[in-house]
Amino acid sequence: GGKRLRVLVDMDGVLADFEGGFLKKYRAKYPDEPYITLEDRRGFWVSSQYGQLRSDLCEKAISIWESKDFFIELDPLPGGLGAVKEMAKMENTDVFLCTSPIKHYHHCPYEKYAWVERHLGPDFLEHVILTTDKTVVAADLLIDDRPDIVGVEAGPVWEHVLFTACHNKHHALSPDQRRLLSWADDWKAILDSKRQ
Ligand code: BVP
Repeated sequence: GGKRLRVLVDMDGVLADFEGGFLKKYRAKYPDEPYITLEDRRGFWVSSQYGQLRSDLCEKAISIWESKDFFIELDPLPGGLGAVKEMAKMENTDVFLCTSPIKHYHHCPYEKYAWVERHLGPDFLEHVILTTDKTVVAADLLIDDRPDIVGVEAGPVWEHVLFTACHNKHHALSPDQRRLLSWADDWKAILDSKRQ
């Protein structure tokens, strides 16, 4: 093969268990408030669904991921770290972790780097891209659990492969869209389909 393949892998919901970490800490902090099981999650924004449940729960939800140690303590999702390590060692393959930090920047950006260092090692820090706009990043593939990835670039060059998460299980794909059901699914076949 000639050309190198460049893959962007999202962190929250793809490598790190944002939804599970959120629910565990929300229930610990607000044991008497209603909550949404992972089975009943719909839509990318946790805050929106909690706000629909009861308006004051929106800010209670936000308080969870704005807290210190939320992002660093997220558990890795099954198979994700192994897949990314293997991908990074493949011939003609460049892997970057592409993730959007929350606007409350006091802990999140630092903890995202610390999480990568802890779980993938210090050499992987050079593979982190923090951006609020993934459409301006050029790659062959973007593996991400957010169905609507938009930004200032109307025609991003990557193919977005939707990584299945509790909130997007029922999301209807457009005819040309593909899913990666989990890291046990055939991610190598998806990469190979993009190689020249
Ligand atoms: O840092 C994550 C969590 C945050 O948005 C970022 C999504 O990044 P990507 O996964 O797209 O890279 N986040 C924020 C809210 C509400 C904010 Br108000 C939310 O409901 N869900 C969520 O993931």
